[in-house]
Amino acid sequence: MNAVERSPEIAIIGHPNEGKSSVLSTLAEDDSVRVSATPGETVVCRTFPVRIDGREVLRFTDTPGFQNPSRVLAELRKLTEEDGDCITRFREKFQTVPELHDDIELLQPIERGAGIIYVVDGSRPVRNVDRAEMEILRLSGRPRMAIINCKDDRYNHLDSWKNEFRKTFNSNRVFNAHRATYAERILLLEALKSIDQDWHPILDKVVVAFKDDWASRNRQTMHILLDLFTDCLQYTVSAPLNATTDQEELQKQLTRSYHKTIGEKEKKAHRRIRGLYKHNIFDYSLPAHSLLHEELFSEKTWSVMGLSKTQIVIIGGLGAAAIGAGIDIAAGGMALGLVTGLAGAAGAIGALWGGKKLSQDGVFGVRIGGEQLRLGPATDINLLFVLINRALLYYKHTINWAHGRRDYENISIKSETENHSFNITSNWSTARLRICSSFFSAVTGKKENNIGQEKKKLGEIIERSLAEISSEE
Ligand SMILES: Nc1nc2c(ncn2[C@@H]2O[C@H](COP(=O)(O)OP(=O)(O)OP(=O)(O)O)[C@@H](O)[C@H]2O)c(=O)[nH]1
Ligand SMILES: [Mg+2]
Repeated sequence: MNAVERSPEIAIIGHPNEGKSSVLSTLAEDDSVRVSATPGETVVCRTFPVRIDGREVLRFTDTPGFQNPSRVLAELRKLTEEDGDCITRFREKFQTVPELHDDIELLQPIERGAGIIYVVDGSRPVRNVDRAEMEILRLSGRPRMAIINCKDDRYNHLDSWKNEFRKTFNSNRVFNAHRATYAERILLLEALKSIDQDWHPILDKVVVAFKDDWASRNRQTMHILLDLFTDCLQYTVSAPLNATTDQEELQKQLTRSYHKTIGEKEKKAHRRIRGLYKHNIFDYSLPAHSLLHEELFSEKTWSVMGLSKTQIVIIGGLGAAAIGAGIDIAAGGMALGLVTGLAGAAGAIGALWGGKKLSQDGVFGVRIGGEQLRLGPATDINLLFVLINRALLYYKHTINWAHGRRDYENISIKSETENHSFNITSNWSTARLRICSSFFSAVTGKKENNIGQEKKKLGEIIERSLAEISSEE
């Protein structure tokens, strides 16, 4: 690639320890960027290309922090009176001065024409060294914007920073390296367009490429989820029965095995989704109180992530899918996960949990030819809703875990109760519920519906839901 064809370069510049590397890591979705609480972590410039479908669309360059901004500014001012680019002349004049090493290093990308994102920690007041840094960047003449990355929740200096920025930058934004969502990353890229007219067309393309790439990841997520739902709902486990079999014990074993297998299928799907959003190195943690720490088949999971009472009535009215012992969700029966998840009729509760003999018609499991006991395919549509809600909640945490975030403690996290995100389907329309119900009937073989068509319809809802979650700021 020659210089003309190269993707635009944006250098992330600022004072040591303000969060430059963290901002870059979040923007470039790269968790290999070195971030540390000790100032001076970054000592050499490092460029991180952003590739979409193997094509480099943008490059972000991480730089060391300014060490001697006042001295650099004084020298640059003198050099501006001479011919040529003051940054180049500064490097030529001072490249052998050891104490100016970091300052010369950080100016390198500017010298080769990079645009600038200047990062400050907005939770502290503006100082004179900051003014010197901003003036250096102004003298460089490069397109530039400022980012306020508040390292803690104090925003009381925001106005004074913004006033300061208006003097020197074409644009400024608040952007939190630890909490920025996908939507905020796109907004930042959109804002970058305004730093220079010449950059407008190329950054327009970059934003389109980012959006397309995101839509394609969402589509892949949707396919992973459709496969997961189909696989789980159709899953069966069986064991041979003979005259000496302790049926109750066997049922318990089958149930454990069923729960374990479905749980593993879900974990595997979630891990694949995590990979799509490029959390490759650091295993991000779910919030301590996340409902996703609950077992898939726990009573709590089913009561908060299954169908609401109103939805049970609606789905019942549609007459298409079995809700099994859904009523028991309200009663909070112990048998919830097992019976509602695996069996169809309320009769199964007595048969299984009352310690009585398994009923002959096999509502919990099915006697096959009198020789086998079988669990599955699922007979309760709640299993589908629990899987959907857990997947959407997992997705929400995944996309909102900024790549620049490394410290896993003391982070305030938006509660799952916000936007009711632990049960996203609770707001779904009857039309959506009808699609879920038809999908359920088709994959579990209760109706002769065309599975391909039902999958397509459910896929559309899931994809729309993922896009809705992505657009939340
Ligand atoms: N809470 C919080 N901490 C942050 C945020 N951004 C950065 N930090 C922390 O601040 C410290 C410095 O972050 P870096 O990204 O390494 O800062 P830098 O500007 O690249 O630092 P140098 O390379 O040393 O100049 C790290 O401990 C980060 O985790 C933020 O938005 N919120
Ligand atoms: Mg750094």
